[in-house]
Amino acid sequence: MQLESIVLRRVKMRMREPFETSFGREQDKDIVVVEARSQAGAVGFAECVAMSDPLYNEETADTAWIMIRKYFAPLVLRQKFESLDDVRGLVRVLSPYKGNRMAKAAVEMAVWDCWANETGRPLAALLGGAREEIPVGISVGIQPDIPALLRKIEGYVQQGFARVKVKVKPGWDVEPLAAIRREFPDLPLMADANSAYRLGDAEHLRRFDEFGLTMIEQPLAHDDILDHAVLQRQLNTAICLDESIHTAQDARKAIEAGACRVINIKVGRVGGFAEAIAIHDVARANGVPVWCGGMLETGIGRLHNVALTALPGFTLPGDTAPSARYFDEDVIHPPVEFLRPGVLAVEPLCGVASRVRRDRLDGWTDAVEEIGRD
Ligand code: OSB
Ligand code: MG
Repeated sequence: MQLESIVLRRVKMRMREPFETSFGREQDKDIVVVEARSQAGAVGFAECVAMSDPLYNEETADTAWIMIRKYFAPLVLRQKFESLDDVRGLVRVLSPYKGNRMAKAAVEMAVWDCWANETGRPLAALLGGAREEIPVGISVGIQPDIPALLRKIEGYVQQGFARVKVKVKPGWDVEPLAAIRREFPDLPLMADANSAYRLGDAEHLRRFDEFGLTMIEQPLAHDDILDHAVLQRQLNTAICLDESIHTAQDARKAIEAGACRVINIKVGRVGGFAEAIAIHDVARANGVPVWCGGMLETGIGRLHNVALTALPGFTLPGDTAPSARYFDEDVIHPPVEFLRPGVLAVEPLCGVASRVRRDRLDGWTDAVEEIGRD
């Protein structure tokens, strides 16, 4: 397979409700959608999960656009993909350029997606997944008050989500967790701090132990591994790392150091499918369960997350909720929906292009740039 062009679109979409974390609040999504077109006429799509502002990590939609246009698209357009190994090897081709993993991932994933389309093979199978159904949970943002939080959770429990994750931060943690536990004593529950605490808060974080959480996600700094290892020794609750894990090497170090007992894999954060699979493999070899995180994706990124979750090590419910949790109208049709409450089907999709509603995508696009082979 030889790519002929890469089309970048800047897409603006409003979510049904704002999503608030310890680092900020977002309702209007500003994303870069990458479309790869092959000489044979195959099409691949992918979504860049960098946010508008550098608050989750250092990337933004603006920086991703520039990095893709200037470095990653021209490099990928020069590659020849003769086998799946060439697609898998793209991560190494991109690796001389440092960081910018969300931007790289969008290009890498569009190539995988295009390869699935060109070869007529389901993406999940190409990635190494065999499961046909996956359990999913939901991530609940910070709410105005505890009654509002409990009402939201009540609704999600009724819809059948396999576990609930709540966002926490100093001043919004022990009280909401205690209130949830009073109303839902048996609910599989976890908390995500998005790096809002410091090691000096260990005493405070030990209070979380009484709530029987399945895990606490990224309590300490976004770039830390060692303090998490110190903290894990003081907690009964398992630590799950999100922000700190960018590569399979990071995963190995974190596991060896005892910094986590679970890993959240986000394809964007780690630079693409190949690195996500490598992290999955390291974790699995060490008996560490993983789950697929989310970045409030549109249906494009959502279908990719579902495909990845078909791999055997994704034994815990992920954050890949149905489309309707985020958008009134998704860019894909049909949208991602429950097969049964709390369960999604891994569909045998040969890339997501056939599901993309180009009319809707065009309607929400406010800039387009096509990069051809030079
Ligand atoms: O830390 O997992 C996170 C959303 C944006 C940025 C970071 C995170 C999240 C979520 C939402 O938790 C997951 C989702 O529903 O897509
Ligand atoms: Mg997280």
